[in-house]
Amino acid sequence: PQTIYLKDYTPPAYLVDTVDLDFSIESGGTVVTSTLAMRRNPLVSARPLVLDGEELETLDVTVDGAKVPFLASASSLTVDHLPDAFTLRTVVRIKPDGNTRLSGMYRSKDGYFTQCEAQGFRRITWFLDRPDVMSTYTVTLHADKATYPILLANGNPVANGEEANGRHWAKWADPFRKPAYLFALVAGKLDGLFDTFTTASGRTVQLAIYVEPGKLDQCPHAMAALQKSMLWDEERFGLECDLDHYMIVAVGDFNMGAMENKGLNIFNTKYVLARADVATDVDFENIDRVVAHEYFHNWTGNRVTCRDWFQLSLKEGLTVFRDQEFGADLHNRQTARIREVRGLRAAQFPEDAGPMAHPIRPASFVEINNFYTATVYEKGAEVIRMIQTLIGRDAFRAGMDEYFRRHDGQAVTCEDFVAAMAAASGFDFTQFMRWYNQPGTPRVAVDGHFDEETKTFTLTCTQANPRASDESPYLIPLRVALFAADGNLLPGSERLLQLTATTQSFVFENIAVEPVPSLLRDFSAPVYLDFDYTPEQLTVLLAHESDPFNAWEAGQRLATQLILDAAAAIAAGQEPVWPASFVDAARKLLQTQAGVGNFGGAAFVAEALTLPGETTLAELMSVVDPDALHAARNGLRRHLAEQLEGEFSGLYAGLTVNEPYAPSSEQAGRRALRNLCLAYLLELDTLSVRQLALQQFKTADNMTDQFAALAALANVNAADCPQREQALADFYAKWKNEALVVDKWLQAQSTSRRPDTLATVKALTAHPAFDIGNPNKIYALIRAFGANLVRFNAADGSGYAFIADQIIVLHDRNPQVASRLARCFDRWTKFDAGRQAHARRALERVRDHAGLSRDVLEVVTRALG
Ligand code: BAL
Ligand code: ZN
Repeated sequence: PQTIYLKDYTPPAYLVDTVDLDFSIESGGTVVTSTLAMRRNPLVSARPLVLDGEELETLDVTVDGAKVPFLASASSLTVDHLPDAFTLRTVVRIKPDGNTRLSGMYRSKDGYFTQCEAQGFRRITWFLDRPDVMSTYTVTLHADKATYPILLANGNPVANGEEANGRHWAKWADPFRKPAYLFALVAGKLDGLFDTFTTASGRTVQLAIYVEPGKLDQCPHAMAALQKSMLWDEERFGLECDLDHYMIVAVGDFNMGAMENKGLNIFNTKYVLARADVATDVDFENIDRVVAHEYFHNWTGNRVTCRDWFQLSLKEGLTVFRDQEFGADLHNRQTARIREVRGLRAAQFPEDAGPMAHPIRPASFVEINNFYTATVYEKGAEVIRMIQTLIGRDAFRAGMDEYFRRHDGQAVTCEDFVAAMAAASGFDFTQFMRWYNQPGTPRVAVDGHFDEETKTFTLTCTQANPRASDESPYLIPLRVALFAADGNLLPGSERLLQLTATTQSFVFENIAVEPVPSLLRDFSAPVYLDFDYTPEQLTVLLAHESDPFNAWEAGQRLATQLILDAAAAIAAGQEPVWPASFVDAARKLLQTQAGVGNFGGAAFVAEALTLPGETTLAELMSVVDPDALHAARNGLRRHLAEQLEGEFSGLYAGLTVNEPYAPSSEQAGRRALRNLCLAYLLELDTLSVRQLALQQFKTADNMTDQFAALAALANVNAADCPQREQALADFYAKWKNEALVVDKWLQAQSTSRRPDTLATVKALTAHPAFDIGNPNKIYALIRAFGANLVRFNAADGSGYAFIADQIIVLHDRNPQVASRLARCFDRWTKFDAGRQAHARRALERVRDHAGLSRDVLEVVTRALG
């Protein structure tokens, strides 16, 4: 397949001023009539018009009303000898009912839906399917009225009426110019929840959330999230909603999380539907963030969009940063930051060290759908956050204002964004641009030197990024502070250092005794930070750091060292040693429970006592021994459970929530810590704890507690655990008609540590609960298994063979989802020779499959090197 390069970008040869689309939806296919007012781009020399298309049956092509000669291939339609301005009309037939890729227009249970980002619009009609071609759209839909009573498109409803044979029609007009990827339509039988929002300037926006009939009682949380997002964007960024109608439609079959189509967001049900008994605290919070994310795109993405798909992080990194900030303001800023970094380390750091590593702005791709990644999104958000850290919050806001002043209505590049920030702040971002252009996670090694004579403490920082194309240094903002051995923050020691050289020293004056440096506070840059801490120093930071992120980080560093040492011991046939100091630190956390310093609370303690994940730890091993790592991490969990059984039991009993369920951060924090206690206690696997878990499972009045008990029981290793069997059976019996809850049931089993997990997962692929056509089911059962480090990487290669089989089953049916499954193999070269041989065989089997889809081919080719 062809590689596309950023350096080859050229502006479009033609522009499309207006688009008029007519959809005649019939069961045998949909006829799409497109009328485009086009003109030659005056900046580009004359050349033929080449339109994009995919799986279109072309019925007619006219220019200014006359038939013209054209050349059509499977993916392009070429027309030559065109006047400078003209009307192009095409008529095509598409087959949404047979569209299993869920890209373009497709059928789901309750009707027809679309997904056009990145390049799905070409599966609907011939078009210049690129983000720098922006047009105003009118759309008319015709369909059977009884089956599809709701007909929606972007913008405002302008007219509707009845037709012969029980059909009806509706016409929509979107006043804003937009690229084709933001087009959307819906035709279905749906229930709607309606409300309004009055903007700062007093305009009323009509809000609607459409869902599968019968699910309206699961919509209020998403509606409230939308209203909160609208207010927040006004208050934080002065950005008002520009629309008269803002609609969200939820659909169960959806490749991504959600999509920001102008005025007509289409969402995976997972990020809309919530009710206390079916959604967890984490689900509620994710809904807040995803609803906000798509709403925030209305400015960062839609009003100002991307010039080309290499600039994807322009809108995604920025919009993730915005939704992170919203979530932090709405919930708990401390734990929000911790979770962001936990997620970054579990997904983005491995990605950046593996075969799919790419800069947040890639230089090339084969299939753009493969670049909706943790790097573009989450590392992209870290890059935006560093800009704010470097120039300050006020200058960042001024930079945002400047960005919209300069570029509203345009399709622009990452340079344009950074230039607006530079103009507003006076900051020189020349060196900073390296963050946009290089793959890999930089490493910063820090050395501390205390000089008793001069009373100085010197931090010497050395940066390196072996994945980068050259050795030039990054500009790295490094937030630091110094602590005395008794835990007091040394006055005046809080600084934001700017690392600009490969090796650089920073001197702190008037330091009386050797301090404990706290480095990379609030995770001020997405790097690995190496410092040779003693356990005593980390214990000081864990207990006294006033920056909650670094207090948490100190605990993670302590645990990481213990687990990695234990894994090495286990691999060498020795018993791991667990020092009493770690247990003491954990005990203090549990006892204070109100937390440490001027922050904390149950949510923080729960984060602090969650050990680093296996995927994160694996990155720190030169050759990963998944069995030893698994045994070591669980060994430490069991050791904590044995030593702190009294504390865990006491907290479990004391942390009940006595008011009605609310997904508030206060309640969620208590539940998180209480459920963490339960999971630790279950490491002891006594009959009484099993019964306690089953009791919680049976009596919980909310999904957070019910699912926590189920997931903990699902993890019980013992071959015979009737409580586990009962919980799994009861849960499915109770929830088998709630698709999103069934996903949880599948995932509790696919992520289980039990040795028989692969056999269970295989059996579940034949269970009525599973549906190969539904991405959420595949993610819950198959991809989640691929992320189960110890079971996917089984020494006999059975996990690799299974995922390879599933990729082959899916590659043509849904290439985007299949390609995400292929990413399970990202880290195969980090394992021993035996596992590598199995993984290579599995990857080669996929690669050599006849007619492999481009999406999967790019991933496996890169994996095989
Ligand atoms: N633009 C694709 C979905 C999202 O990031 O919002
Ligand atoms: Zn987005």
